[in-house]
Amino acid sequence: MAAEVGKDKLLEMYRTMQTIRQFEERLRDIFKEGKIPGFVHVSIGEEASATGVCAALTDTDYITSTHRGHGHLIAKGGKISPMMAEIYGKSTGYCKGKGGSMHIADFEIGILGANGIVGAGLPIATGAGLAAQVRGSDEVAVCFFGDGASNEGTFHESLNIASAWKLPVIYVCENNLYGEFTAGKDVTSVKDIADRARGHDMPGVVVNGNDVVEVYETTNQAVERARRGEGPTLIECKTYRWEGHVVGEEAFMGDKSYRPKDEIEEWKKRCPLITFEQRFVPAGVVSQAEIDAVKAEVAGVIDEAVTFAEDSPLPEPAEALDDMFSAA
Ligand SMILES: Cc1ncc(C[n+]2csc(CCOP(=O)(O)OP(=O)(O)O)c2C)c(N)n1
Ligand SMILES: [Mg+2]
Repeated sequence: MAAEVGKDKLLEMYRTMQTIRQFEERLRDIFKEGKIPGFVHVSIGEEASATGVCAALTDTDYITSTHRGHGHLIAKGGKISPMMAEIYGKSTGYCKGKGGSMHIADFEIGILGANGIVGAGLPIATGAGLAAQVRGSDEVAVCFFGDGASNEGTFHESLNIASAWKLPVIYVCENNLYGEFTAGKDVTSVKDIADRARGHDMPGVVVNGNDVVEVYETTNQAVERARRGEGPTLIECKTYRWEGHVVGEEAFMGDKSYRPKDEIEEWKKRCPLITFEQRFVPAGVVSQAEIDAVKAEVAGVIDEAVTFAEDSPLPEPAEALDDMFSAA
């Protein structure tokens, strides 16, 4: 299967996963130094789902993202330096420093926005799919959301109408087993969220969300189906977040633990980057030198973004009320 994907695509996906990983590791460390306002939610350990899905899209396709959205934005082509500056609250950021981590959007490349409201991306992506259908374009819309969001009303409302109207939408549930500090198994009626697709008469597929190739190939099939006018698909990516729900949660959680340590260690063995390297380097598909070169190149990109963010000015207080409302 992977042979059909081709070396260039594999390396491109590896580079994206490295960029997400290094971006968020730096962000986590900088946040802990107290340099960043607000909250940041990192997706370390979940890089393959964002990467594999977006690798199957073009610039004119749409995504909606979540509070844990840096990976989705990077994978869809978001610019690293303005993203970093935005999270620092600087005027050179995507929202001139007024939005922060959960409000980054880039309409020119189909990023309809991260979103701090859990489940809110579902109807937005569904509406983007409807707009594409009405325009007669072949664009598709992808909605990323979590296992927690799949227990909300917006999930069912969106899947229902997308199926009834055969909208070109791909619903991607990143099931990382937890919603904040609650285990999904304690509050969810099904073992596989993909099973919920049946209730809305659409295909529901479970994938190993840490296997970038499997995610990419499954998304490709869903995209083709959507472009043919056959309607939506629900893809459930089984994955895991290595870090807390928010960076620094230990400061207010104390020693209250809501997940077993050995569970975290077990999932770290399924790291999407390491498993990629273990699979493709010994097989001779990519060389260790190529892997090392990607890591070094990405480190340079992240250094540049941090310098850009740190050197940029804060927004002027006089501009506090600018850009608050849409002109149209
Ligand atoms: C409508 C709404 N309800 C509750 C919250 C608080 N909240 C923020 S993240 C989160 C958990 C979401 O879990 P999940 O959808 O699984 O995403 P994950 O954080 O695991 O990536 C909750 C309940 C919110 N932001 N919006
Ligand atoms: Mg979750």
